[in-house]
Amino acid sequence: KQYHVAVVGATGAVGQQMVRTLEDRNFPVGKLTLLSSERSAGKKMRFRGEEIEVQVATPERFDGVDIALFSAGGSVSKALAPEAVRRGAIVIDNTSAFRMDEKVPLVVPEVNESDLTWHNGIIANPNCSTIQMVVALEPIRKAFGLERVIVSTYQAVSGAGAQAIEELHAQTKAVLENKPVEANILPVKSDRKHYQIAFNAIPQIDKFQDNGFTFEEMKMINETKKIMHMPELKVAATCVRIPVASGHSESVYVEIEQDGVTAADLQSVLSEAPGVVLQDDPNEQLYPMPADCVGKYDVFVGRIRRDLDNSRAFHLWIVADNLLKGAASNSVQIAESLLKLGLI
Ligand code: 11C
Repeated sequence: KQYHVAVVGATGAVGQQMVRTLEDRNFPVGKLTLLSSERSAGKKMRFRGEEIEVQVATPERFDGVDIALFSAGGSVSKALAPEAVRRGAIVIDNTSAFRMDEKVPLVVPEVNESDLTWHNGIIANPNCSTIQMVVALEPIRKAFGLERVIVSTYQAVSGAGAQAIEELHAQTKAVLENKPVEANILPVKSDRKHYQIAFNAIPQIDKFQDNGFTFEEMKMINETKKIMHMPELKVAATCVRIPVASGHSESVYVEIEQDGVTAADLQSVLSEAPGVVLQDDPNEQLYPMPADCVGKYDVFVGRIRRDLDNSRAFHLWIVADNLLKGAASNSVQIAESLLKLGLI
């Protein structure tokens, strides 16, 4: 069977990768509808050698659509996802609009594919930095139990959209040419102040919450507990933007339940884990780096070592393409899982 698929936000950084991933993974697309805001409508995008014109997203465009992949911002999802569902589509939403809604499953197929069975039309795709972390945490939890996670991230600018990539390029050029640097997008386009990202690191991703954490940090905390079905899990996060175009990196400290576990045990479990590629050999200076992970669907893990003071704690380095496994390919994988489980 072939499916009518719609991509909402098709011209954005994630939307473009969704179209590419549908083609690359040979998803059974019978018809592809590309939707956007009025600003981008009329553009043409290539899919399987054909040009498809991008149309303005309106409720009627979802007539006859089987699967709608949304990545056009939370307000668009809130307005149009229920309209798509009303017209019979299953929505896979890559914004934070519905992620913490109790009636909406939040899914990373390697971790909680079975949550798809109770969807009510909308399935949420988690935040990029959460996805890559839980893909590596789940096999550790299964094998050894999990008590606490403390993560610091090194996030690429593409997480903030195509304009942020342009800003990094323009600022880098300006610095190298000794020209004035303009900052209008990062750390958060809609926040009051903007800072240079070129040759810098900004410890703010998304807006600050009353508890002193940023929304990105709270997403990592709350989404991890929901996806892993572990409301009691202790999680803390510090999210930092660095001048890398694509590929998020994370330094993760985990405390497990079992005693007597070695770094080699963790390596062995992770080497077999779905969606994980182990790159961990200090003798060969082998570890994951964003430049090597861009364009790939897997989550790369290395630098696994036991903590020197706590024998039940380990340090890991986790890297993935934030636009692919962190967004587009996880969404397409959710659609693949729906097909596999007979849920469409
Ligand atoms: C970033 N993680 O890197 C964000 C982008 O909730 O889907 C993804 C925002 C989201 O800026």
